[in-house]
Amino acid sequence: MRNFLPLVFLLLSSSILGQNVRAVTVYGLGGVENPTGTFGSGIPAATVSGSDFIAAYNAYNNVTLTPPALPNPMPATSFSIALPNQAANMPKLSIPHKGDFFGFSIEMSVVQQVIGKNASFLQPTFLNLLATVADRAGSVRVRIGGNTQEIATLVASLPENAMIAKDHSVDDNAPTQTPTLDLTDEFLYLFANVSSLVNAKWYLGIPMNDTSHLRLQIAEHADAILGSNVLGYQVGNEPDLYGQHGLGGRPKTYNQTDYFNEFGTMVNGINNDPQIASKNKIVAPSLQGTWTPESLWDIGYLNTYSSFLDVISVEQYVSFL
Ligand SMILES: *[C@@H]1O[C@H](CO)[C@@H](O)[C@H](O)[C@H]1NC(C)=O
Ligand SMILES: *[C@@H]1O[C@H](CO)[C@@H](O)[C@H](O)[C@H]1NC(C)=O
Ligand SMILES: *[C@@H]1O[C@H](CO)[C@@H](O)[C@H](O)[C@H]1NC(C)=O
Ligand SMILES: *[C@@H]1O[C@H](CO)[C@@H](O)[C@H](O)[C@H]1NC(C)=O
Ligand SMILES: CC(=O)N[C@H]1CO[C@H](CO)[C@@H](O)[C@@H]1O
Repeated sequence: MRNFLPLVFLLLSSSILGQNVRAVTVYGLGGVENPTGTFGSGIPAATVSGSDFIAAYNAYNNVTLTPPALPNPMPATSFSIALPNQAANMPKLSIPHKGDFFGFSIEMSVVQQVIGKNASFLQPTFLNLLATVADRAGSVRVRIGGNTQEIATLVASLPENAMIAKDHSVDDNAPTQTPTLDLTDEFLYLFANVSSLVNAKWYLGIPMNDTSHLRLQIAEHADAILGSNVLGYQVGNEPDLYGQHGLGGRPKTYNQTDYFNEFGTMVNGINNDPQIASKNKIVAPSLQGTWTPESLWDIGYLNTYSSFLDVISVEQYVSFL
């Protein structure tokens, strides 16, 4: 089929770039000529060419396709399936999950390319995708975070009314020389506006690059702007790489105990912050495989912080090798 596509395109172009010749032959599999026809007079042939022509053709096309006949006999629309006895045969079956269990994760720095340039300029393609999932699953969950959440900074405003700016002037000890990410409240209104159109709920990453100067502004403002549309705050990202990456100037020897203590500082900070209403919406520890979750459980992480943790997170990357 691929062989025939350029042929179709050339034919369309040459017929249009020439004069008002508007006959079209569409080649199908094996060179079969599908109906050769002529466009009606609705197309302003002299003013369109190439790919514009295809767009114009589609826009003006008023052909109504006749649906094929339904199969006979019709397939059954109700039937029973015998499920195995869970307890007896599937001992490791998980607890029941809601329809919106699966969601999307979007790196904080590329939100504009995926979700929208700002709160009034949403990307319709992604909005449609969210709506498609939400229609079926009831709602759709999106996590905004990643390495860039660690260096994200909420600022009052940015030049040219921008929503996001990458600030290369700050030495933030981030891995892979990622520039500091400056965000305005518009970034949070973007999610609020999406949620006003489709039933989307958000997990937002907040930084843990520096526990001697807690930076909780994203959570403070998100609580006010997004309210219950924020499902949780992901405190820190991949702490098991903090030592290796030297994030926030941490030493190579950074271990589970160091993280346990720093996480406690974050939890206390959130707990003592009057601008954060939801104290127990924390998502952590977001390990990526360098430490096992059990190595944190063993030092009392879950017992100590369970009343603040809403979601226990791990990050798993698919290996294509
Ligand atoms: C479809 O478009 C052609 C060209 O503009 C026009 O002649 C024809 O009447 C239209 N048919 C219908 C069903 O609208
Ligand atoms: C949003 O982005 C659009 C497209 O760049 C721009 O025209 C508009 O001014 C922006 N709105 C705000 C409030 O920044
Ligand atoms: C944490 O990130 C902020 C924003 O990029 C930066 O200003 C700060 O210096 C960083 N803290 C440390 C300890 O690296
Ligand atoms: C982390 O390192 C410190 C200092 O060497 C040590 O006391 C602590 O036991 C270590 N923690 C773990 C979980 O290995
Ligand atoms: C429903 C909603 O949250 N609307 C917000 C959309 O974003 C603008 C800011 O650009 C806010 O002013 C609206 O409140």
